[in-house]
Amino acid sequence: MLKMIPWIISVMVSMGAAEAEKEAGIRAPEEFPVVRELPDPFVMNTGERVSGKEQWPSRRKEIADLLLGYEYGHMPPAPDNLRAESVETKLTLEGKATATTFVLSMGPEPRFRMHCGLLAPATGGPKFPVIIAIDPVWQEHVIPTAAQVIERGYAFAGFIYHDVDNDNADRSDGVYPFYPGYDWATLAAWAWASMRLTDYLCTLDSIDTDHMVVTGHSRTGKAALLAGALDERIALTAPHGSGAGGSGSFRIQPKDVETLALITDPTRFHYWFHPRLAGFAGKEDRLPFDQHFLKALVAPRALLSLDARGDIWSNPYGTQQTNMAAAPVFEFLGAKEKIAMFCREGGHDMIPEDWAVLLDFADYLFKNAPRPAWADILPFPKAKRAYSWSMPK
Ligand code: GTR
Repeated sequence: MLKMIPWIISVMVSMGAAEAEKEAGIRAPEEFPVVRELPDPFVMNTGERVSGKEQWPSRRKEIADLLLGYEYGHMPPAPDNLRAESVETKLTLEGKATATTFVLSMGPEPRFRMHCGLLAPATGGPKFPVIIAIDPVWQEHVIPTAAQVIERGYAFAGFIYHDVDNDNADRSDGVYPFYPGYDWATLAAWAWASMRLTDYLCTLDSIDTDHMVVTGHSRTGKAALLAGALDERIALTAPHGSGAGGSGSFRIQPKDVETLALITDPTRFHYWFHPRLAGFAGKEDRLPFDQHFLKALVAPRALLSLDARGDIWSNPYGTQQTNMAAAPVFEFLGAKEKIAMFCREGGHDMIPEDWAVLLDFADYLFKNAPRPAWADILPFPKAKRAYSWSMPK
């Protein structure tokens, strides 16, 4: 804990008056009741239960406030002065794709800059559905994946997420100095940056903005889920191996999974989250949410949770449980078929099989392809649901 103090102070100091106001409703973990099951997302802050669809937008806002207030921190609004600089285009993948690299700049002077890239099929179009990955998709190590995505007729966009936050507790670099006054932590900063790339993609004639996907693996899977949950322009959110603070569950934890205490440990990834989250270590059943609340924000848009059975640490079982507990919200909003999970054999990596599955689900949603059979099969078919409430009738 002592190690975290300079970081906590820097997060708190960077909070402006607006944030302080938002803090007003914040409670200590002990002030929340113990709820052992996955909490009911339909219960509003007043204690009343949502009964009609028209109430969902305000409940959705309450859920987002909870998650930002206790888990991820608050982000700045979209800048109104986003600009692409140093735009360079060349043919790549043996002439099958055009690769455009650019630097997105935004915010007050001096402007924040992040390196981005977009690959698009060289033929077809004129518009392409796009997969946004929190990864530098134009770089050498991503080429085999890029080839797979392009082959299927999708554009592929990404950015250097270390430009935004270098994946450490230092808030004197990355995006933070450009936007003082916000208590966002790393995952929120990466999610925000992916939304800025999305802003830019929406200005391009080559992008089919009705069919945009966001994905990422592991830590960037957590950020992708947060981005897709908040950004209603995203049609399909597909986190992979995202586990604790992503698709997993803080309450439903079989043996050997990453716990809230472990992930927020001062020697590990505490800085990915708002410092308040660490306060719930050992008190997970007092959290006023679990990760199915984040998934519920995606509805009625589509959500595909991708995992691997051997990746126990990322809690695939808990991921199924949060999918099961988010499903009533999808059904309530008339989007029952828009939530699915795929869990292959093997370990912690995003491999060609995962990309194929993601593209198959996207084809089903966007291109009228048949619904993949796996989309209606739960990886742990015998799992009992971890909640007693049900969808409002
Ligand atoms: C693990 C960590 C996970 C996950 C992963 C990664 O060691 O415990 O939460 O994010 O690293 O990003 O590679």
